[in-house]
Amino acid sequence: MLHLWGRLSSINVRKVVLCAQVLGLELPRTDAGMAFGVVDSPDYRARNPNGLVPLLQDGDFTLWESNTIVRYLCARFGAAPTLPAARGSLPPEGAPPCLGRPGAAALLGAAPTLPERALQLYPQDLQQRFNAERWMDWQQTTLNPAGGPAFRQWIRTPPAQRNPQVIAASVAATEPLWAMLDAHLARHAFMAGDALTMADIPIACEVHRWWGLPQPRPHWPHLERWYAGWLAMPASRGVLDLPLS
Ligand SMILES: N[C@@H](CCC(=O)N[C@@H](CS)C(=O)NCC(=O)O)C(=O)O
Repeated sequence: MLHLWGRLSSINVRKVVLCAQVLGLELPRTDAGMAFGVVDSPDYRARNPNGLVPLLQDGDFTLWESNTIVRYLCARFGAAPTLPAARGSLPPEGAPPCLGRPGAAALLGAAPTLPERALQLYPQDLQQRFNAERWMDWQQTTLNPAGGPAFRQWIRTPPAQRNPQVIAASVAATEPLWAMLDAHLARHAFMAGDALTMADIPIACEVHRWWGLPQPRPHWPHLERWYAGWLAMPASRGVLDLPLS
């Protein structure tokens, strides 16, 4: 039995919820963190000594670190042979939301049958898998720290206490990274090539967070094309259409 702890106002929790929705998983969630508390309780700390969200429970197994949870869910539930979409079929009309499947077709602008290569959440090919891993690490160690200060200033800091220099420095650090992603997506349909993989999930959540800030941004046509695909996916609802706080 899967269970998730974490508030949806956290980018790291949103990654896990988005991943579960792409996989078509039911993932009951308990709000935790910030005003919801919970994370300092002895029981929670015993399962996540960091006192942070998200925290995943899968039976007796607990896991923290959002990108690791995304990897785990994709490896456990998204391996090609078990995912109908990866076998090239879409669910029937009116089927319960299995989210990523029609969405992936929409992402590709594809027709009723999803090509096998279109959705490889946890690539079986080693180099393909590590291609995806690389982008997940880049999101966590490079993109997220660059944009974090601007996010905290705009969304977590009262207007009178905001420091425009902190915002400007964060914008200056982040925009070249988006430009780099835009150039990458000019050459590739998805982060790790022709198929939607686990790597697309954390980066979609970063775009959601950055584009939700009340500040202008340059036009990045390829990134916009890729993210428009996400917004067209039923799996993104309740995550990428949420306000940031
Ligand atoms: N590297 C961790 C970072 C986790 C993290 O910093 N979570 C934040 C929310 S994004 C948190 O728990 N903040 C404290 C709180 O919500 O009480 C991950 O990716 O899971």
